[in-house]
Amino acid sequence: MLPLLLSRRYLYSKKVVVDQALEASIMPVGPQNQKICESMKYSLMAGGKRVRPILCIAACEMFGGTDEDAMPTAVALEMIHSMSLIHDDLPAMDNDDLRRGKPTNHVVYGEAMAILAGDALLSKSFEHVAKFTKGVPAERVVEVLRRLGEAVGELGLAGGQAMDLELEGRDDTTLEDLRWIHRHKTGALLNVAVCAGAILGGASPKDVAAMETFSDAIGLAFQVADDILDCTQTTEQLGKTAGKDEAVSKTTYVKLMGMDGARAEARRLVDAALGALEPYGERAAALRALAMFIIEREN
Ligand code: GRG
Repeated sequence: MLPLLLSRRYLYSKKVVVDQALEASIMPVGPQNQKICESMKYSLMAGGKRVRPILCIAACEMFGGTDEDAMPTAVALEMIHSMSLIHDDLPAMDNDDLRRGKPTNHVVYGEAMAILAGDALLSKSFEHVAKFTKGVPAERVVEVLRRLGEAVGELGLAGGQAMDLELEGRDDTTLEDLRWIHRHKTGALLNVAVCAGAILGGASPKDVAAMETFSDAIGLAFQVADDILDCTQTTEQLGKTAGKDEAVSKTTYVKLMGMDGARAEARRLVDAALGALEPYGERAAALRALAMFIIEREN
């Protein structure tokens, strides 16, 4: 119990420093770029849990790095995550008016500005890593940039989202399709968060492979937990029948496996993630706490 409590305190303390770094990461030069900076910051500072930056810092520290070594990449990860949420909410994608209980970026700033704010966040994320990572060997930074690029492109967020759009409305989506979508749409950024942190901290290729196993499992667990939350929360909010109807209108783990099956899948994935951390003992306490948080979270 005590290590878990200490780990939770660790996670909270990291969220505070990440929030400070994010706040300082975007500054307008004057009235000329005031509006786009405001739009970028609106989404960046809108109350995210900061799971990806904290994973990156925890993995870096686990392999002997410091949070200063990881912070530019941690900030970049949240910029990329924010960009993906802004674009995901656009009328051409999910057409959502609310995100984290607040009006979405395009509702507040208009569609054109929201697209530009997303583009600028994506571009700035790479600039931020290259400009502010200090005291880490250059080849590690280049490898981090390569992995970030892959995680955003056709083998990452964009590829996962594209397949999701292609399969929309079809009722023959398989578990394998669903896993492909989530491994890319959600898992790719969680994967690079952990592996980039490990690389910056000086992990060996064998350690990075263990972190790949860990992050692949938590990436899928994250989405299974999301589907379970969506189903239980809609059910609670809208009444049992309406909630269930809404939850089954898109293909989810709950739809393909049933609620009990999805819960068992989340447990199995977290066990796989924890198994990959076993050789690291107490050094992995923060990553272990994050894995538990991912399936136990309430939003
Ligand atoms: C423009 C290159 C480019 C890519 C964008 C729109 C898109 C392509 C991809 C969609 C990616 C997406 C929205 C995936 C869902 C990820 C997810 C599970 C979000 C929720 O993450 P949390 O729970 O959110 O960490 P908070 O609110 O805590 O930040």
